[in-house]
Amino acid sequence: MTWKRTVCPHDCPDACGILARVDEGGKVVEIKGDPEHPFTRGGLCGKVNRYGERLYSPYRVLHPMRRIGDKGAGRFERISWDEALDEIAGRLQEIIRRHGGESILPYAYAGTMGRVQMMAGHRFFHRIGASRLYRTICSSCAGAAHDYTFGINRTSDPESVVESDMVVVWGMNCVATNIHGFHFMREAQRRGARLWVVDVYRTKTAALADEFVQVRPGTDAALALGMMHVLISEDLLDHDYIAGRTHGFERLKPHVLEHYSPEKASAITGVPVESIIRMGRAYGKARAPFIRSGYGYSRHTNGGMNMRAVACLPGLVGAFRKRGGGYLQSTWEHAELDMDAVTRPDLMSSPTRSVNMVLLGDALLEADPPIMGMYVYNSNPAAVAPDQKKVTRGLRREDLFLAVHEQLFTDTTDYADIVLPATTSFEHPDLYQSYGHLYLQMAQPVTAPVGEAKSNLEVFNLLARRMGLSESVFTDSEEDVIRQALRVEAPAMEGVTYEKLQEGKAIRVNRPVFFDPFADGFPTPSGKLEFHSDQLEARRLPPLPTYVPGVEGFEKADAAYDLQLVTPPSQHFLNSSFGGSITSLKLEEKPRLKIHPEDASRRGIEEGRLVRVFSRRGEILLFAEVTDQTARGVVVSESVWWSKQMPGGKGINTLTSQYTSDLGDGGTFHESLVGVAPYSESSEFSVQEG
Ligand SMILES: Nc1nc2c(c(=O)[nH]1)N[C@H]1C(S)=C(S)[C@@H](COP(=O)(O)OP(=O)(O)OC[C@H]3O[C@@H](n4cnc5c(=O)[nH]c(N)nc54)[C@H](O)[C@@H]3O)O[C@H]1N2
Ligand SMILES: Nc1nc2c(c(=O)[nH]1)N[C@H]1C(S)=C(S)[C@@H](COP(=O)(O)OP(=O)(O)OC[C@H]3O[C@@H](n4cnc5c(=O)[nH]c(N)nc54)[C@H](O)[C@@H]3O)O[C@H]1N2
Ligand SMILES: [Mo]
Repeated sequence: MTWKRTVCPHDCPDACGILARVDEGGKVVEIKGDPEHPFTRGGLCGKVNRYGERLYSPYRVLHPMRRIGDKGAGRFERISWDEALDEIAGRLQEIIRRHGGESILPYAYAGTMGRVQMMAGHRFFHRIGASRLYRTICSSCAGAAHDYTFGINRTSDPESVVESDMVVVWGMNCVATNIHGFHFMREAQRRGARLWVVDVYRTKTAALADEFVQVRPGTDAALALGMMHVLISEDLLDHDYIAGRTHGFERLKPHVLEHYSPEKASAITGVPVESIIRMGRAYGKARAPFIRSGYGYSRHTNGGMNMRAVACLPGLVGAFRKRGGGYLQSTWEHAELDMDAVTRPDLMSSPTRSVNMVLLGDALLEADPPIMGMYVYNSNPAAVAPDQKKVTRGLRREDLFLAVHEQLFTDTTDYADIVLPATTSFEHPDLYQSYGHLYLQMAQPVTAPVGEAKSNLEVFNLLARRMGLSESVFTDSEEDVIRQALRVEAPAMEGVTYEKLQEGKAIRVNRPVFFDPFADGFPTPSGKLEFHSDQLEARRLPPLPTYVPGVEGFEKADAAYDLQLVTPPSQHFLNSSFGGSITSLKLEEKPRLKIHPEDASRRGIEEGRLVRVFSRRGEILLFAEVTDQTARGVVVSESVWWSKQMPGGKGINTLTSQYTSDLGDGGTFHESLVGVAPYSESSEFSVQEG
């Protein structure tokens, strides 16, 4: 028995170091955290501690399959790889001939964060002239908001937070989504820092805070602006930093003083005036305030403005240059890789159209030229994409050819014409980078492919050859692609070489822990942190941080849809990737709706009973959890269950909309108005074990 080193591939900021014990037959029999990983230090979340359940799940796809039932029914027969590849290549070629390359849509996201397997399809789809997928489902809004403010979303080191005296976790449930990052924030708290949490409901993270600030969903800009009012009117500012490092303060000041008194901010956010004043003062007086921003408040139609307003706060107090202070949203861009060498945009003969992935429902039903072929990998759009009724109506189209390369029989494979079995990170090589720390790590397979599984890169190479594409890129191995990605001249990447990574341990990018990420200025047009953005003004968006009501914000509630629904990550799932893992299902127990006791009793809703939840898009069933964790008027469902595990068979994204965020055209998963009513049928529930 040997322990082998690997990396958690899932879409999570922690990118944990893993040790896997493999028996003589090559089977993974035990998993634990790698104590030598400098950031994750031997810890793993519950989901990954039990990863064997996912590797050897009864839902695991073992062989290529062809559909034999109706679309959506998930009935298949086993076929050979040759048959499967011939059919896919043949259908894609026919679609290109009859409808043009843009009639093919690749759909993929971050099922794995590995730089090779995550981006493996780009070369192929660029070369055949397919539509491009505009990858907006997660971080595009946050990315854009920070680009307008800082010039780049490359912010403070999470390890430096230990020397902060005020830590603000803003719109992030770290206990579920960033447990290792949270370790450093708790360390600061142990050393005397006050921990603040800003969220819309009392999460497990909020329960550990010294101060919990409960905002109405989608109103964070008003809270940040109310804090700015306190900072400016009480002169708790770093004037030197403002003068030297920021742009537009002379316009920000009257804007804030005139429009965002704590009273006004309170009326919008629902946060008491005294709390706003106390939070503003604490932030202004802290020696080293540190904001850890999640994605929660970006997933709204006004999410860009919300994020930008919060991102302006460190500029007022000079937080970036204070030891232990700072602001963290993403660390992703600290590692500099040559991703063009991986994705090869040069293989496109001319730029093709780009299809916004959160508008998948509309695209499948209305795009012109129509989408006739779709190839899905690293994603489960039937469960995760908004406006699910439209998405599944599109996937059910008889004239659509759908190939899905998957590890598991998900909601999406149910609609596939051909399903291909995919390797997991335990079975293929890759290079990992993180959006929550500054380490890179390479992993070799720890076990042989399960069943007949093949990696994404391998399948695209095989398909390319089947389609007669002779470019040598389609013979590149994982090692070739990793070497190409690493070919960058950048001070941050000094010492990060293929040979060094081959030793298997995590390697830190070349930066100290305590550094000002903007010591050399901000890569914005002004070279400064932009309180005022000319670029936004040119786009006819508010150039200063501004509260803009959301399309389905609380101001828009009416009698039929009177509650605000938020659908944040749950602790035992990772998006939908653990939707077939039995212990995860058992720990989550049932799909629930958190509803405030007064909202429940007004509707005659009792604890544990099924309720109907409906939005303008559709209706689903959830189990009521009557709790004052959430505020009156706000309901929360921790997501994303596979639809086939849901009572009634419809998933949470039946309720969410295809409205996009103001910046970055991103998903708005936490902004839906719904109605809730009792449901009279029995409230029995059990999970499908396979
Ligand atoms: N266990 C687990 N871990 C995960 C995931 C998972 O599904 N499960 N998902 C992974 C992925 S893909 C990502 S992108 C990250 C996301 O990780 P997070 O950034 O933590 O997740 P978000 O969906 O952005 O929601 C974070 C918090 O924002 C709150 N929120 C929603 N709307 C608002 C608002 O308007 N204002 C404020 N202040 N708070 C609001 C939600 O209630 C939630 O508690 O986590 C990753 N890690
Ligand atoms: N209601 C609601 N919806 C949401 C969110 C929310 O908070 N609320 N969060 C959104 C966010 S932040 C995100 S990032 C998206 C995520 O949406 P997705 O990117 O679709 O993520 P997952 O649901 O985890 O599904 C990833 C799939 O990829 C497969 N996979 C993993 N590795 C590989 C591989 O190497 N090869 C192949 N071929 N397949 C692989 C997994 O088995 C899994 O089924 O969901 C979004 N949807
Ligand atoms: Mo995400």
